Amino acid sequence: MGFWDKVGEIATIVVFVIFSPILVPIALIAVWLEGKENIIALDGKSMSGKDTLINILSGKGFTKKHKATPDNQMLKMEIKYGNTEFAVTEFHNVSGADKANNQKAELRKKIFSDEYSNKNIYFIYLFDAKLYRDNPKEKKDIQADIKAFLKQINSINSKPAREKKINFKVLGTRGDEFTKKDKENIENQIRELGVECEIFDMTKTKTEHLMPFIIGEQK
Ligand SMILES: Nc1nc2c(ncn2[C@@H]2O[C@H](COP(=O)(O)OP(=O)(O)OP(=O)(O)O)[C@@H](O)[C@H]2O)c(=O)[nH]1
Ligand SMILES: [Mg+2]
Repeated sequence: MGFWDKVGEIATIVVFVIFSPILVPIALIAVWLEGKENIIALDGKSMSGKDTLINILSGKGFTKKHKATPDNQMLKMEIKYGNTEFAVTEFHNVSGADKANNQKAELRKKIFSDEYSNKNIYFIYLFDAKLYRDNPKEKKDIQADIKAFLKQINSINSKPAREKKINFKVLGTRGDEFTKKDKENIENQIRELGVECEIFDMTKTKTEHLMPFIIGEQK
């Protein structure tokens, strides 16, 4: 080893010794923060209530208006309820239009990949519970969507190398159009498929009612 190689080696060691008290904690914090990343991703047909949910969670409240979402959108959001602040690193909204199916599949491919395996993923499928109740074709389509997601998510969650499991919930809207019995009947039909389901009256529901369902432990 030449003289300058030796100097280089010593310099590297000196720099490491000087900066390690700073660099090591930074590296540890980065690893810790990455494990804390919260991803919420919505799915569901047009008019199912994806933007309605986002408006409530972001504090804007319920809006009667429907403005179709044209493409995948990603937001960052600090969800406040009670004394809690829940930081969402990536909040994914999608278009419910059939022509956006490829975009939705692309998003799932990304957030269900190994790269996202150490993040907390909450995948929420929204549906219009009134349409489900009143239209047999819609009911069939919604059930088919839920079964397909369950199959995909259960298969990923059962991989031994998977660090964190994907949380999957089904959220119905139009609860204001239901009797308690009717509502429970549909919730139970969907629970029987193997996923947690709750129908909300979004015209009145507040963030503090929605969040425990969205991020709560899977039963
Ligand atoms: N009465 C009632 N209306 C609701 C409820 N939830 C949502 N809506 C209405 O249903 C419509 C849903 O619109 P959005 O939330 O924009 O639907 P979206 O799923 O984002 O639709 P796309 O962007 O087209 O995929 C709005 O007109 C809401 O006011 C509910 O619980 N009760
Ligand atoms: Mg929308």
